[in-house]
Amino acid sequence: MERPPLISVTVLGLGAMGAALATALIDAGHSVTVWNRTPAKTAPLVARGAARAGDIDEALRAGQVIVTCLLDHAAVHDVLDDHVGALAGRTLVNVTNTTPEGSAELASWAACHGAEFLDGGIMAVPPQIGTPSAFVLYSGSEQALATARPALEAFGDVRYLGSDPSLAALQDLALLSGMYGMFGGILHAFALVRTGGITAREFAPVLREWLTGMAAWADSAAGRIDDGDHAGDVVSPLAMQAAAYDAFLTVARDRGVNPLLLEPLGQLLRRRTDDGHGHEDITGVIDDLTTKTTTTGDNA
Ligand code: FVH
Repeated sequence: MERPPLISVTVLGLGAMGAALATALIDAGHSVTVWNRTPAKTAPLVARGAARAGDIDEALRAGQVIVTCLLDHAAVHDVLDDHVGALAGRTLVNVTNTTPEGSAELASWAACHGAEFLDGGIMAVPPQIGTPSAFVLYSGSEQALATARPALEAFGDVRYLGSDPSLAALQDLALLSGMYGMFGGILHAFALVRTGGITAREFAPVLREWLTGMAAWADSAAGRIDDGDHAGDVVSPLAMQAAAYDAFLTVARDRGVNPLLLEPLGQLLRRRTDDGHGHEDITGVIDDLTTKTTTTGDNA
């Protein structure tokens, strides 16, 4: 396979993720400069082959591509705002977790200072960086993508969503929201079986098998949601699910498991059933969640 061209990349922020990104870049052969607020964190990367910048200006001038991987949106401005002169002509790739609005703001800000901007949502934890299981969502300037791509390929699969800079953050947050819903369900399930003397290790294989199978529900739900069809060919009507759900809450309370992770969905199922949608699929709950008009329907 043809190797991507090697480029100069600066990584600002060497926390767990920034250090993993810098390591992947060094290992891929790129010319890497690192900077971190707490300078001691640069040492392992310098030992691996990175150059250490003495200050932010020096760091920005060293890289054709600047990767910011900082705690949050405010930290990105804390780091860059006093150094905009060194940003002009560079490609800024921000993989700091931020909101869609934050990404859009950063894109306009970067444009004002003469930098091409790409926002990234990393769908991996640090040990996954550079492995086939890592992928990163990007959105923003196509020119920035073209310039930075050889470096970005070191992190994981590059998935470009479009020129609207907010797209990556929106989908990143949606994916993480799905993940946390799953984490909540898993934690509740482990708590429940623990009341029966079953350890998490014993229960994990069957839980994973069940959830892996149920994950395919996303595809069938998507069809119903996009078509606005919650009532056709329903296999598991909402009223049935709401009644079963009440039993989950009851058994949790009876066994001393706090049902707070499950309660919100139960309330939605009950309310929608009471509102006359008991014959429909559970997908209709989305209409009670969505208060703004969307591209797929008028839910105001
Ligand atoms: N780690 C993960 O599992 C997730 C995976 C998905 C993406 N997230 C996001 O990546 C951003 C960085 O995450 P991280 O894991 O590297 O975070 P930390 O280890 O806490 O490192 C934070 C770095 O930010 C620096 N920093 C914080 N505030 C400032 C500031 N005001 N000025 C300058 N630098 C700042 C901090 O510096 P220091 O404490 O070492 O001096 C670290 O370099 C994040 O958005 C995740 O949501 C990670």
